[in-house]
Amino acid sequence: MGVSKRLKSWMGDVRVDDLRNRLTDLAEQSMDRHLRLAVTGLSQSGKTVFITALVHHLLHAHKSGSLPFFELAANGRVVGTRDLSAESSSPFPLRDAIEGLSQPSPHWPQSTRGLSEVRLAIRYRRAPGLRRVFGDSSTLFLDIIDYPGEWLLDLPMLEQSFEQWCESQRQLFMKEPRRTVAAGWLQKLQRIDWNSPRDDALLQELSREYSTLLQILRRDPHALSLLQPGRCVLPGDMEGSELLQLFPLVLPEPVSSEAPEGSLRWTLQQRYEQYRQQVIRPFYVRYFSRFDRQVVLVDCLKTLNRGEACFNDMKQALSAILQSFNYGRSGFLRRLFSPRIDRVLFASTKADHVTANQHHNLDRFLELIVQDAQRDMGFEGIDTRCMAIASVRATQAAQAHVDGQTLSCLRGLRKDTGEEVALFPGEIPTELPGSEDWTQDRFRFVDFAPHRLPSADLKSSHHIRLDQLLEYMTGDQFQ
Ligand SMILES: Nc1nc2c(ncn2[C@@H]2O[C@H](COP(=O)(O)OP(=O)(O)OP(=O)(O)O)[C@@H](O)[C@H]2O)c(=O)[nH]1
Ligand SMILES: [Mg+2]
Repeated sequence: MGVSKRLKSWMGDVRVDDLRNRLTDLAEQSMDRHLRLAVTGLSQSGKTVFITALVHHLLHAHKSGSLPFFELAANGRVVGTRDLSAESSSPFPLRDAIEGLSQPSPHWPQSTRGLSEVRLAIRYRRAPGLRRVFGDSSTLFLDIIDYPGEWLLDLPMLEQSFEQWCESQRQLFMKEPRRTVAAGWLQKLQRIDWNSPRDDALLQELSREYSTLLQILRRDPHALSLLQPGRCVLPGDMEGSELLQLFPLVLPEPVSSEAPEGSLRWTLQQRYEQYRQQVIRPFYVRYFSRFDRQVVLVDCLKTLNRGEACFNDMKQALSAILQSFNYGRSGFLRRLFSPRIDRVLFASTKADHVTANQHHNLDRFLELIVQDAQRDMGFEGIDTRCMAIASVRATQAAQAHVDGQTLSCLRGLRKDTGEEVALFPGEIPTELPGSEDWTQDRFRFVDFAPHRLPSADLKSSHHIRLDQLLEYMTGDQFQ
């Protein structure tokens, strides 16, 4: 609420003897801060679990002691946190997710498909030195926005013509597994005369088949990430929209830009332009330009499990996504808005899938994956860090004695069978794997079912480093 609005609402019944107090309150509130923290990552990277756990711990931060490295909470300065998400037009499914995780037999939340947000008001006592000048307490309004990383994958399309986009897709579809999975669709495209007049039924059929293809490539066993257009993969509120009847013209030879007006090819060119102007651009103007800080979640373990093609594809997708933070290279973004994001945290999720002595390797491994983007962001003045985290810890440390040696192990319930297991999950490589390193079954990190996250009495053992992440992302805001 703006200061003038607050002032108006307080003009009603002002008694002289408390005028001074009210003015102090007003001065305090006018200094309330607002932080928009965006959270993204490719599908199943752990966004929903992360936001749920983070908010749950914050809502209990005034009494729980579960965030020892989040200084505000550790120093007992949190007065209370209120959930104001009902004010949002697309509220995050917080209650369902917390309920699911806090049941006697807890379960992970459902997959989510669009943009949603949590709005919190964190009331806190100021640091002692500031109290005399600014008053005792203040409020940080924290918006946490969850959006699919797949939408950021579209950014490069803003700087590509339709022909350039088709060419980049042609390069991708020449390689496995895309080549085999898409063989039938690619042959169909070849048989069509693209200079013939527009045929909406045909374009609709081909775009439907293309969307199905994207879904197949996205699922196991391929689990690819670099799939465009992002909204054809995750339409969000655009489900069924005509704007999504779009696909690249992938032919044996590069396509030329000259298309007879009214032809099939010309129609696709027009749709591509509409998609850029009416889908990609508005996302950056309406949402992205208003983010202050960004968390990018990456599930390194899943992609290691699935092998070379999946891992390399994820790396390529991530670097396309991270172009969105490279304002210098993307002249488009600078023309649209003045850059605001000043801090980006890359979090390697599900760190509870490996033993504690591997957490450092997991930090380092993610650093290797994003090192080029980190360097570019540093140049832009954006502060970055990599951190391995677990939002909801699903395993316990255990030890096994084999041939006189003590091995660090994990104990937990397998996500697929529910069976209790104790296992040695393996090590995180200290270098990016080269082609020779992808021996069969080298990486077999297991997915676990969640431990119950209690609805009160939260402990630091319920997560790994959520408090350090909070400190890094918000600590400087509580003055
Ligand atoms: N052990 C463990 N598993 C996790 C953790 N966070 C997420 N997972 C696993 O990852 C899966 C996906 O987590 P979500 O939070 O739903 O991921 P998402 O990025 O929101 O996924 P989409 O909404 O489908 O894009 C969960 O079902 C869990 O199996 C964690 O902290 N620890
Ligand atoms: Mg989700």
